Amino acid sequence: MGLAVVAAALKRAGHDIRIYDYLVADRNDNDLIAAVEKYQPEFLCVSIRNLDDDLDSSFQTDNRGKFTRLGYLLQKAKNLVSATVIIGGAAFSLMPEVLLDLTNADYGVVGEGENAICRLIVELQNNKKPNRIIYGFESVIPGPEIKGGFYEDSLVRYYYEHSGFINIQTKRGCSFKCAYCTYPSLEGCSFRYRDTKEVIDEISRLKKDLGCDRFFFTDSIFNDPAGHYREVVEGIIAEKLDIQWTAYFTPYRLEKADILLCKRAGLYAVELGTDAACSTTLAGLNKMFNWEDVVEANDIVTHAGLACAHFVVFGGPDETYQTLEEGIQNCRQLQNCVVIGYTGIRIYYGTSIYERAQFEGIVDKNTSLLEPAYYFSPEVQKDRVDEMITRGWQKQRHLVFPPQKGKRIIQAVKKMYNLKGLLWDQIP
Ligand code: B12
Repeated sequence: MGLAVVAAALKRAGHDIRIYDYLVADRNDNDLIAAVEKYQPEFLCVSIRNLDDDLDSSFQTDNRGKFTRLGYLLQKAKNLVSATVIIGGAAFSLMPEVLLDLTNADYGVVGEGENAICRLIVELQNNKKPNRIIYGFESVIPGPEIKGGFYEDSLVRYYYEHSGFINIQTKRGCSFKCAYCTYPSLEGCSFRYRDTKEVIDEISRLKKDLGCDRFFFTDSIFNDPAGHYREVVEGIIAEKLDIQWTAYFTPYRLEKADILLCKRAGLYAVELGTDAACSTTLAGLNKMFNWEDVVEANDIVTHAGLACAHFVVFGGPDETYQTLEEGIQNCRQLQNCVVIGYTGIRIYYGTSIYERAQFEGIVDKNTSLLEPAYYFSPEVQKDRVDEMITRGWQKQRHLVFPPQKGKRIIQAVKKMYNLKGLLWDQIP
């Protein structure tokens, strides 16, 4: 989607563009090089989405090697057509200096890309010498001016067929201050709402022209506390779009009437950003709700007949063996939902957990966070945490731990029954 919105902005600015998706081409380097040679671009604009392919502390990855290899590939493409390489995307925005260094790209845009890339290209075409790193948030796009993506038919079809969803964004930013979270630094720390009519038209076009009727709203939080989402939902109902959709919800101030309204508009599953499993550790993450609110949100969602998943992380700030035991039991008592458990919190620059991890000696100012570093409360040890959750959750089909196990089951079921979509909603 990042690629699609940046491409749309370049198109609006009058550029001739081609979208090439390395994933759709099955990561085939020769195919990418051939595409560059055929199109002969002046600018190679590259969207890098993920630093890591997983977010659990059991996961090992060689990110340095991965981005160095990407750098070789980009240099090869660049040299072939003498293009300028500009990189952007969530992964780049989280660690711009190191990624610029490893990929050896000419320029990089941190954060919001649409205005920044258009301005950068004008400057380069006028032989100016811009800084190598440009900060998108120096000219934030007001919410109503945020446009949808340039959806190329073949790519929409590919993603729809493989994932069972097409993505839509109704707003950017997040005003919550959760200790671990990068979303405010990626999108800004207040909500910026898109024009509702534009969002509705975009959904309606995707449905009419490309036959998509399942959507994933990519907003950091769908149910923003100011309640703007109700306007979107009412628009879907009023226009009789007849779609199915899902999104991330916060348990904070979740009301039954709102969930029922969302259901009337086609909401069929809710991903709750529960994040921790008892009130003490929720407070440690600076969440705005406690465990009672989680139980209530779970009841509201499941009584409405919707599929419901909670994602919780153990071992975070203020975790002790006592809170761990309490959290394990709390999750066991959640009814009619799926809980996916992780251990350890991936540390990113600019988050309050990074400060805390330094204070507690888990990392220091010189620790590179490119290879994942995880926050673990000094009160607990990872092996024992893993063991306690495995034991405490055994024979509970709705409790999934370790997440890799859930992934394996889901992949097997997916293959067997050719399923698409969220997949956790297939866990009985
Ligand atoms: C929605 C979402 C999901 C959904 C996706 C739903 C779907 N159907 O696609 C789900 C739940 C499936 C998901 C899964 C995962 N996600 Co996720 N997800 C997000 C989220 C919240 C929004 C992404 C999005 O679509 N944004 C909307 C688009 C428009 O924004 P954008 O891509 O950032 O593009 C903007 C800029 O980056 C820039 N830009 C983008 N490309 C380019 C290119 C150029 C040249 C330029 C100049 C600018 C530019 O301009 C764009 C417009 O302003 C982000 C967090 C966030 N708030 O950004 C995390 C995020 C992208 N996810 C992340 C991760 C890690 C994952 C998982 C690996 C988690 C896991 N353990 O499984 C998986 C991987 C999925 C995959 N296939 O890659 C990380 C990636 C970075 C990292 N930490 O490695 C993020 C940033 C969250 C985080 N801080 O950890 N995710």
